Amino acid sequence: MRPRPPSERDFTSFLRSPAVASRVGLALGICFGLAFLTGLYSHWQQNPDAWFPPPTRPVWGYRLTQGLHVASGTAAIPLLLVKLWTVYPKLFAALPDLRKPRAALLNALERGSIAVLVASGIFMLATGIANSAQWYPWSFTFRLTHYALAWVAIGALVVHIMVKLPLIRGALGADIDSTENDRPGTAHRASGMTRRGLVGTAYAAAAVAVLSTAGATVPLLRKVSVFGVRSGDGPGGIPINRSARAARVTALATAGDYTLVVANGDREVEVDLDRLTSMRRHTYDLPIACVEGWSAQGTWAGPRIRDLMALVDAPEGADVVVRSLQPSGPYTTTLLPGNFAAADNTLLATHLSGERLSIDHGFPCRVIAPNRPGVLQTKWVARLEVRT
Ligand SMILES: Nc1nc2c(c(=O)[nH]1)N[C@H]1C(S)=C(S)[C@@H](COP(=O)(O)O)O[C@H]1N2
Ligand SMILES: [Mo]
Repeated sequence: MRPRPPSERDFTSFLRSPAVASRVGLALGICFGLAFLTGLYSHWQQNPDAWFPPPTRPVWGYRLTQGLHVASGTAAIPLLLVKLWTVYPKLFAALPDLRKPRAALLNALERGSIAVLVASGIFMLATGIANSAQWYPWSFTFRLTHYALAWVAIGALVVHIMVKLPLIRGALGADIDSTENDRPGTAHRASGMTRRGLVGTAYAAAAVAVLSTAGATVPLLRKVSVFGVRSGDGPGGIPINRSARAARVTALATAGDYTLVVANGDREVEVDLDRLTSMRRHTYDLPIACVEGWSAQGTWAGPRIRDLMALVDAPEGADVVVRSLQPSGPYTTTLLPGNFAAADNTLLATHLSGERLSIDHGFPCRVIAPNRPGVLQTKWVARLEVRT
C-alpha cells in the first residue's frame, strides 16, 4: 500500500482544539505585543537620529523595558511550542473549494499569514535568545534584522487575529471543555491530560523559563536563575560585558600619557589624568542595562559630562559625540543627545563603588548616563566633542 499524507482527521486528540489554541495563543499574543513595544522603544533609544531623544527619566526605565523585552521573548518560547503542537493538524486540513472564491481567498490569506507568522516568529525568538546568550553566529547586523522582522511578525499576527477573530471569540467565550468549536474527527474520550492541564502546563513552562533566566536582571531571583546568562559578579558588583583585552584596548587605556580630549569645533582642551580625577566629583546610583537582558545597579562617581563640555564653552544642551580609545568595534563611537549631556546625573565616571574604575569597566573613564541601553555607556573614553 502506498503511504498517504496525513489528513486533519488523523489527529484525534481533544487537546488539539481551538479551546486550547486560543488560550495559549492569547498569552503568546500578549508576549509578542509586549516584546514588540519594548523592542521599538529599545530601537528608538539606540537610534542616534531619532526625531526627538528619549527622556533621561526614570533612570531605571530602560532596565525595566529591556528586562520585559527579554522576559516576554523567553516566555513566548514554550507557549509557541505548545501552540504549534495544538494547531499542527490544521496544516493537513483539506484545501478549500476553488469554486467559492471568497472562502478560497480567506483560506489563502489565513495560510499565508500563518506561514509568515511562524517563520518570522521563530526567527525573532531564535535570534533574540542567541543575542541574550551573546552568541552571534551570523553575518547580518542583529539589531536591524531583528527590528525589520519584528514588523513582519507583528503584521502577520494582526492579519492572523483578524481572520480568526470569530473563532477566537467563540472559543474564549465558551468553557474550555466545550466541544462546540472542535475540529471534525476530535475524539472525546478522556486521555491522560485535560485541556486545563495542558494550558496550565504551558503557562507554568513559560513562568519557569522566565524565572530561570530573569536573575540576570532581578537580583532576588539569582538563586533560582540557573540559566541566567550573567551572574552579577564582577568588580563593584557589575558584570563585565567586553573586557579590555577582548577590546584590544589595554595598552592604550593604561598608557601614562593618557589625556582626554574635549572639543568644540576647533577648540580643544586636553584633560590629563590628574586633572580628570581632581575635578568636582558627583556620585549617583545608576544601572547598566544591557540589551542582552542583564542589568546591575552601581554607585558611580566622576565629573559631570556637562562640566567637561563647559571647558570648551559648549552650548548648553548640545549633542555630544563620545569616542572610545578602543581601536575598532561597533560601540567605539556613540552619541549623547543634548538632554542626556546636560543632565545632572550623566557622568564621565572614574569611580565605581568608591574605587577607581577597573580596566574592564572602562578605566580611565567611561560614560554613565541614566535610562540608557548599556551599549551606549561607552568605556575607555578618549574624546568628547560637540556634534556639528
Ligand atoms: N568602548 C566600548 N564601550 C562599551 C562596550 C564595548 O564593547 N566597547 N560595550 C557596551 C555594552 S554592550 C555594555 S552592556 C556595557 C557594559 O559595561 P560593563 O562591561 O562595565 O558592565 O558597556 C558598553 N560600553
Ligand atoms: Mo550590552
